[in-house]
Amino acid sequence: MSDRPSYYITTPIYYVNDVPHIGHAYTTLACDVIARFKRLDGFAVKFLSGTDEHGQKVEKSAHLAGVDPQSFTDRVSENFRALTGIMNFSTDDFIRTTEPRHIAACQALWQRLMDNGQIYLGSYAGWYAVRDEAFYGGDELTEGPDGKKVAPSGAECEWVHEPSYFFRLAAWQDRLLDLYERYPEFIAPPSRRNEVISFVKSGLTDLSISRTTFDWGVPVPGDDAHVMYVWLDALTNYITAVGYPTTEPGTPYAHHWPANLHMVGKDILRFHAVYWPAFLMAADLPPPRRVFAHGWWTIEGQKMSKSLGNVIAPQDLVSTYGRDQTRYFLLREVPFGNDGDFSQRAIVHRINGDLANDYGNLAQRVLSMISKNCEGAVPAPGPLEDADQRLLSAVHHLLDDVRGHIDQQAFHRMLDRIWQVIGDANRYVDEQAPWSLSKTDPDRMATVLYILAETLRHLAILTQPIMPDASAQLLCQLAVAPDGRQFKDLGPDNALTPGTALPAPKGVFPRFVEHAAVHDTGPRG
Ligand code: ME8
Repeated sequence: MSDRPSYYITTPIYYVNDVPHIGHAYTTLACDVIARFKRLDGFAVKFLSGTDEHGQKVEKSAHLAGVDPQSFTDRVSENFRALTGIMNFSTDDFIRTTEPRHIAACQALWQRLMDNGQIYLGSYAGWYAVRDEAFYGGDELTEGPDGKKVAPSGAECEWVHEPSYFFRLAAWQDRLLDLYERYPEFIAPPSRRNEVISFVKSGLTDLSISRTTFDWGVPVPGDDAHVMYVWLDALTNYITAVGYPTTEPGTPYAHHWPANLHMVGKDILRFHAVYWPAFLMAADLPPPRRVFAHGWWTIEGQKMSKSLGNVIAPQDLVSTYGRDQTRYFLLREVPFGNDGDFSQRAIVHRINGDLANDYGNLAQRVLSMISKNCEGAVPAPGPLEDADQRLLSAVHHLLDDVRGHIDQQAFHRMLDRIWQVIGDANRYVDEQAPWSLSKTDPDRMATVLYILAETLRHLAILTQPIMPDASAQLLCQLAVAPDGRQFKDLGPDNALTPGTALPAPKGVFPRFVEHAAVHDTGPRG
């Protein structure tokens, strides 16, 4: 086991009835950026994603596709695994809930809850929405145009009456409120935390945690007539992946649990911030440290849906705009936590503005001036002036600020902060005008270009989590060795060595030219 501190981060496990779209890519991307950041910052990271394969919803989709649920999930799960390559995700483990390791973990957790007196047998009569795999109280429902009952999420509900095991959720109300109180960072952002607190304060009822009317699920230990409720099964994935029920010192569980962060969409916060910590505490296991619920993407102002035909596949964005560009846009455009709207105009604006004009142009100007005027090698700096010290100091302080923003999952702030320094550096180029210095004062020009090259080195190291490919290209162009790209290499101790030969510069952020778009129909119209 590594002696570095652990950082364990998870995505939701996605239902395999859907094809992956930008909503799914967004959640995993946010986790990927944090995972990459924490690895560069010296942590032993475990980054988990996967697929949620049991339950009535997946079983129905398999029947519609005319195949048995296992073959269906084997096939469709691969679409989610493929996202890893498409989006350049650095996932360490991809869990499928149909794996034997997971079934064993679910049954062990169930047994523990049973032994602790947290489960009893009863019968459930109430409303169930298969789309959400969730139970609803009658007072939460409205009537649809066809007279059917509809949940607040828009999902159609059906009346269910069957024998069921229950989890004693109501008994956990006070201890949940105490958890939220003692660990104010447990639920983020704060507006969502308040929603959860009012929900729990309004009173919890015991939760039905087994079903008998279908069998695509984990069998309840000792009672084959029941399969576990898919959310109990699904949430357990987070401990399966660290080896539960093996929990002794020295095991992956002991190293990584409790997870540092469960990243989820706002639609599934209740399951993660209410049910999951209650299950864990009831099994004498510690709850995760934090659950962050991010917002929802719409497309050109509309909800993404198959019937509207506006579902955006990550593959299409990547092939149209580029992988790093897509990654940058998704995390820059919308304050993380808020809802956001995808529009072609907005992504093109970001690519041509922030990436091509600001970051790309800075890199291109500096690297090509060094190539032309310094014989293609890192120039040797002379005495530093105030302006040089100011820029260097801003650059040396970036990591602390950026780390603070990442720890709050404030990607937009992190990028804003980095772009402030890019702006400072571009202004410094304009003020110092190294192109004139090449004739009047070559020594001063060498100093200015050196400061700029060091600035670029810092920027490229810090943008690796967001834009791994482009940052690596920039670091290669600065001849920074792959083992010199960690955050410990930031600062003056590992500064560029004058005289190091640099490869020929090459632009890394091309402008997006409209006719290059491969999709001129479809979602963006
Ligand atoms: O809920 N905008 O799986 P799921 C942003 N299996 N994010 C979106 C989105 C959108 N328009 N659409 C989906 C499940 N998402 C359960 C989870 S975890 C133990 C079990 C993202 O396939 C967002 O993260 O319906 C949301 O929470 C998740 O996909 C839902 O994925």
